[in-house]
Amino acid sequence: MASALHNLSSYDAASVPSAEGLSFGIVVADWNDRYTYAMADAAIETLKAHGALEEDIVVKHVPGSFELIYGAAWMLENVDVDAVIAIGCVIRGDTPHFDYICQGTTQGLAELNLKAEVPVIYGLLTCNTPEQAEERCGGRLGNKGTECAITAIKMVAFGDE
Ligand code: RBF
Repeated sequence: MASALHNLSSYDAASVPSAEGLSFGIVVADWNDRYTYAMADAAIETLKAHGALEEDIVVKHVPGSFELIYGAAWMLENVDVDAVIAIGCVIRGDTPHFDYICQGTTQGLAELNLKAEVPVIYGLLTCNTPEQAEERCGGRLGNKGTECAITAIKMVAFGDE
């Protein structure tokens, strides 16, 4: 699946279980929406390409990546989903805020993933520059939204065999 460039978006479709009959929650941060929306679109397209129905994909928006924790927890609590995908993009600025948001969001999503009965997929881009985000949202390094969708489908099937 991985290439030398770590572009995991090129994958062998036959190695991915079917997403038919599955439902997914996608929580998208509106900060850096140029990137997060591109990831969300790719995630939705990929889920559908593997058999999920549009009406079984629930998308909710939150203001920033830090709110992904609440958004994902809300999704787990209120929507009957087989997996939740959290999508955000943090880009380093002049202050240490970047580190706090990345660390807090990562920690929060990791804790949810441990506690939840369905998988929580980590789709947080943590970039030093907008160019790095661009490369990962449909650019040179693929689209991390696609990879989140594949990961979600695989994790739903985890333990099936
Ligand atoms: N949210 C993001 O998703 N990406 C960012 O790059 C980002 N940068 C921020 C920088 C600063 C200085 C602040 C105050 C907030 C930033 N946020 C960012 C928003 C953050 O995730 C959250 O929405 C707010 O802190 C409100 O809880």
